[in-house]
Amino acid sequence: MTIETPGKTPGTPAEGEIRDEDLQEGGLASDLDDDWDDDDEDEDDGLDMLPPPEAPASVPVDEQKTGFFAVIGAPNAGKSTLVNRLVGSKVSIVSPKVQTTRSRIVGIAMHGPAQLVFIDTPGIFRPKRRLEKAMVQAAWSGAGDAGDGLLMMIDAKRGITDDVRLIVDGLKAEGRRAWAVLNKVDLLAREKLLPLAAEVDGLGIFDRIFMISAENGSGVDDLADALAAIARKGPWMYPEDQASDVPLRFLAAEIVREKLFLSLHEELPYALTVETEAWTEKPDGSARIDQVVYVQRESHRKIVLGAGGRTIKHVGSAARTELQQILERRVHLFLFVKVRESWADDPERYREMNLDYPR
Ligand SMILES: Nc1nc2c(ncn2[C@@H]2O[C@H](COP(=O)(O)OP(=O)(O)OP(=O)(O)O)[C@@H](O)[C@H]2O)c(=O)[nH]1
Ligand SMILES: [Mg+2]
Repeated sequence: MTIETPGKTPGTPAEGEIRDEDLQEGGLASDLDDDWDDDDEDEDDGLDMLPPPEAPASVPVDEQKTGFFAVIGAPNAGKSTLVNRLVGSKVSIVSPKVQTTRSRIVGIAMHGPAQLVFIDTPGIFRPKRRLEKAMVQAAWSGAGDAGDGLLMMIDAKRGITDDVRLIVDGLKAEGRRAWAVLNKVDLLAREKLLPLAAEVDGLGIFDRIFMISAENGSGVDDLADALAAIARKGPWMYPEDQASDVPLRFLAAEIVREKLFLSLHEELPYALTVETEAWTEKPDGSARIDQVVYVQRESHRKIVLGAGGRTIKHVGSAARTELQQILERRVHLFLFVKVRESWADDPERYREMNLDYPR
């Protein structure tokens, strides 16, 4: 076993500027735009992909390398934070709540001559509800598709929890090995790290153990170097200007779901789903995005809207600001909150979430 401790700590990138929006009062739907006009629109499907922050220098094909890695772990370990940091842009949403990621999301990182393809996965735990089963199934299937290695992320602050043991047992049953990535080391005193690493090593399936902070970047470059070193010689699998495999219309719905996760509490974030219904390109270069937030009860709808529509307006405003930064153009975001009691048992909703429907 090798234990890698973090070296230098790169700075956190500057936060994007948040503009105050002049919001209108709205009821059921939240139209967050003030000067929306409806002519000359072009229907578009929003199926374009997200480009990386800057195009990497081109590398001759015979020097190119590719690696496919899955990032698995218990809910909230920091998997999506790590994938975003490796990619250099936000491809997967993040929140302080468990079970934020619901489906597998591919993030593509360029690292010197290597294209590192990461499968971000939902957290693995003991699922009860149908949606939870679909999420955990997607996580294991993501783990199965990692041709070049498996990164098992462990929240160093929480240590070896029941969920961690559950995952380790699952890997052992399949005779699989992995690299352990102890995350959130910024929250832990240094002297507690080595005993934890020894304990993790004792689980018996890890070839290497890394210690990182996905949040502040500490140790992440060393991890990327190590992954690039084991990537296979061979041409890149994705165009070098592609950061993810998720269509923009899916990412747009995820961004809204993230803001809902941040604004709502208790069971509510788990009782809703967001879908992009329409994506329209405007001649002035802006995009109109229409989305539906499905909730399960009228009482939930009231909470999502908030008094005088305040909650949905806040969510829409935060989502629009971020979408404008990502898309680098003006966005008109229309959110509709609909009650659909049984959306979590509707196969069509699972297709929209890019999940298999568990019977
Ligand atoms: N202090 C600290 N917080 C972190 C670190 N990495 C992630 N977090 C926080 O941990 C929380 C969960 O991060 P996510 O990236 O959403 O975790 P995840 O493993 O993708 O979670 P699920 O998708 O729910 O399984 C967020 O609040 C992150 O900001 C870290 O290195 N240090
Ligand atoms: Mg996640």
